[in-house]
Amino acid sequence: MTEYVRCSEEVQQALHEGRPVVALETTLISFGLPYPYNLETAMEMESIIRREGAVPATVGLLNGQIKIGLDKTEIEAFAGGRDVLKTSRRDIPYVLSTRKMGATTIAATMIAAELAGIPVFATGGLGGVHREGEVTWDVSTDLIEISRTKVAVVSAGAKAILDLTRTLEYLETFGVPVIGYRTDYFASFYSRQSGLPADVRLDSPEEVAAMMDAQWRAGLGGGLLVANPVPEEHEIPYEEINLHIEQAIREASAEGITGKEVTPYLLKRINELTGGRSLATNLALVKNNAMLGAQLSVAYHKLQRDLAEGVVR
Ligand code: PSU
Ligand code: MN
Repeated sequence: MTEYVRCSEEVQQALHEGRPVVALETTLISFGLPYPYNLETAMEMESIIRREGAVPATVGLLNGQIKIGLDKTEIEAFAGGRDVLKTSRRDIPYVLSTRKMGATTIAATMIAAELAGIPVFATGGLGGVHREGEVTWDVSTDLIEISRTKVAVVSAGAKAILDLTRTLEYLETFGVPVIGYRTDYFASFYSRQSGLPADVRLDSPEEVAAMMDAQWRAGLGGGLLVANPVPEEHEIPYEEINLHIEQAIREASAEGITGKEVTPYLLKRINELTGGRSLATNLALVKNNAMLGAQLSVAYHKLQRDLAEGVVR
């Protein structure tokens, strides 16, 4: 690793000893959830991961470095959100060279995870092709990153604010496996269903770990999307949330919101329009993903150990 990338002692040691680690992002904390829920949730995701037997590695840019494994004080600074820049792939060089604080998106967190050799990353919902993306060309760089970076991303599918049909087409074109976890369908963030089929269905962390191993040891590289539906008791039916999404999108376009501001604007506005209900769903799904991410990381490490010891082949 270079002077621009640094792991915390704990993460470094876990990686060195071959223990399971799960990467976490900071855009979710700084731009996806309001204070203080963002801080509480960030800390809770870390404890869920520890409880499941893995080490959490929250990623952010600080003091001219990509730090993998933020401590509590650093996470608090990201949750406070002051002077923090939303940092995706193209923003990394600027944020590093100016030594500003950068909250990593899914794309940027994948880059960090791959650099450190962390195979699993748990988050909320993948970015994708925005509605009317065929006109605006607003397509999240998350899609490009997941096609080329060697990390399994556990998310609740892609955000329902997107054009999910085109998002899935894009993932197919760029060769990204989309795994429905315990479902035949692609999860749509606030809802378990999108009406669209997942590429494949798998029902246990061990099966997903086996697929990661096959993809990477066969030399294919690239990422996998593990679409983990929000727990039933927390879901908002698609028809219901969609009315609010449509209103938020109309308002964003009337206000001239573009580029990287779009996603944070929509998430915030949808939360206002649902009277906080979408926030509760968002909190539930990210914790659910932290849990599966940890289980997956544990299963993948066990498989690697068994392979090394010749227990399986
Ligand atoms: N999922 C959430 N909340 C978020 C995001 C995902 O529950 O805030 C963030 C992720 O960091 C993702 C980003 O990478 O939104 C996508 O932004 P854009 O559409 O501008 O690429
Ligand atoms: Mn965008």
